[in-house]
Amino acid sequence: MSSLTLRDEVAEALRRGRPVVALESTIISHGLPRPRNLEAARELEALLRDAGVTPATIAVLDGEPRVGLDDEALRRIAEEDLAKASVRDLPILAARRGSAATTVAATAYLAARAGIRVFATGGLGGVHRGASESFDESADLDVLADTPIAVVSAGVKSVLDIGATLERLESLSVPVVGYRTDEFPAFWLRSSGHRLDWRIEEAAEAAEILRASTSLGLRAGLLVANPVPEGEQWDAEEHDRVLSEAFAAAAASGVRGKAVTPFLLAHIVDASGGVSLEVNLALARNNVRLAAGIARALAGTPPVSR
Ligand code: PSU
Ligand code: MN
Repeated sequence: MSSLTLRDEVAEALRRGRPVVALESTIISHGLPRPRNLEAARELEALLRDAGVTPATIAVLDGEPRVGLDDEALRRIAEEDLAKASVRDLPILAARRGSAATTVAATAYLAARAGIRVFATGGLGGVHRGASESFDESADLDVLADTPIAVVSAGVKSVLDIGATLERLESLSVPVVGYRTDEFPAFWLRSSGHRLDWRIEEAAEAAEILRASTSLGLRAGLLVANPVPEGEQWDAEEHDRVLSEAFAAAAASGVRGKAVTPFLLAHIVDASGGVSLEVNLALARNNVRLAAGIARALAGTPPVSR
């Protein structure tokens, strides 16, 4: 009932030691508007295939945690009104044969169980602003502390408290490296003003860190912070204006708990006239390309030139 179901091509690639990259489904079901979400889901998979990497989009369908989705399943994620599942929801969904899109936390957990070492997403969840009152901190952070997988992310969304998120990652002993940057990126923007201790220049270095982590007997993952490409980032003033609007709308609507992130994202897409969406897609593609390079390096196949 609740065992992992690997798509054939994913199982085959893992058996042969070929590169595989996991992709999350919450970004499809709750993070991007229809119909661009289905297009994006297909496009990100195609990018991986072009790089010689097997994609494994992850979700729970009819109680089954699925690692690698066929087009019919991708369509369900994009078109049905699915729940958003973190790790704690997995046993309940399995027992009740429910369906849900998986967050970074649940995706990383299932991917690692399947033997996948690299995962590309848009932005990691983190500590929400006002968390000292609300205690709202994404389980993404906690799961990364105990899940040996590299997560490639454009930092965390600037709707979060970025400084507090970095502090929590430190407390949880999750290593963070900037890819060709000294600064932690702020999702739609390249810069957050928060410096990082470590920087890498090549995908292969992330693969080396993962190997070293295993040799050291560490259980934590690795956060690879990959800024949105120059020229594709959002205008900083517009970004600040739209975000304060989104916060006001969230406060007025009284939205709470796991509905907060999807609410803010949807509001921001609307209020930006779709500009934030294009930036979101650009950074997701960029993360997928880097993840492909890391997975190839881990598998001993040379990274594709970027
Ligand atoms: N990044 C995006 N879009 C998203 C998310 C992240 O660009 O939709 C999702 C991820 O699935 C992440 C989740 O795991 O938001 C975090 O939600 P919460 O804050 O409720 O843990
Ligand atoms: Mn939360």
